[in-house]
Amino acid sequence: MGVVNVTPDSFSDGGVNFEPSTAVASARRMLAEGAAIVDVGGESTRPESEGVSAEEELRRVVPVLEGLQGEVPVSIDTSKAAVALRALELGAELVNDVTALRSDPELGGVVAESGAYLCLMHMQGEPRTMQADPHYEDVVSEVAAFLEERLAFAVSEGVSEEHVCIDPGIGFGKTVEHNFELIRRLDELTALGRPVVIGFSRKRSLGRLLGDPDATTGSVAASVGAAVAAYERGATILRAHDVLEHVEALTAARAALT
Ligand code: HH2
Repeated sequence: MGVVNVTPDSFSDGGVNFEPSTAVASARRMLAEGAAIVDVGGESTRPESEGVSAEEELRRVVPVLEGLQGEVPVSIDTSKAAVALRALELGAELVNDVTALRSDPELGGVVAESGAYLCLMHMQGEPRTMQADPHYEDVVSEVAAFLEERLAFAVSEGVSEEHVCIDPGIGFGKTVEHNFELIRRLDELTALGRPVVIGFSRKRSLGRLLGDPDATTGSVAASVGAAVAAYERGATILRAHDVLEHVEALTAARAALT
């Protein structure tokens, strides 16, 4: 899953794809590099971010979706029903909700009605404060229980279980150790029976692991290493900004492992 953030302030690619024509070109390039789907988002959820209105999100993503229609499989990274609805009308196939249907009561119905795919992600707290003091008794069992409950909720809203993928939310209310423990014990999430999405790409935990306590991003090499480890532990979808590097590494890993 390639990442195209149509935002001025995303943590690693803010501003890069803010121009619709640049975002469309990036998405097309990612498809050519081997991405199966491109995740288009109009709101940053980086630590400390404040969020934007549905109108602003639509202003950002609609021109990009119009530019891509029919050419590139698209996932819409949004928590808002109004944005998802418009994106689905413009051909998006998957709704990626980092709040797992907790922020907009209309979103489950919109996804169910459209027959689209849905990604449910775990987050402790909210972006503005989530990295202040993440705390768990056992991060993996708590994330697994949350995702199981959210999966049941999505199904109760009419979303087909076969259309749901789950994501532990790397970096969303988690310390460096929490993030790596989730990868180490990924089998406890794959046991829920749905495809697992991992988005470790460029996240600050990678920079902090490598010795910079104030890092706000991680390197491409560290991202690829984490993605390959997640793949080896059973992840199905790897969300990545640097698609070519991930596709090459994952192709080699798959040849070695299967
Ligand atoms: N991470 C980000 C955004 N959306 N969705 C899923 N399912 N999983 C993730 O790990 C995930 C996500 C944050 O990364 P990015 O989109 O690059 O940054 P920002 O939120 O600052 O736009």
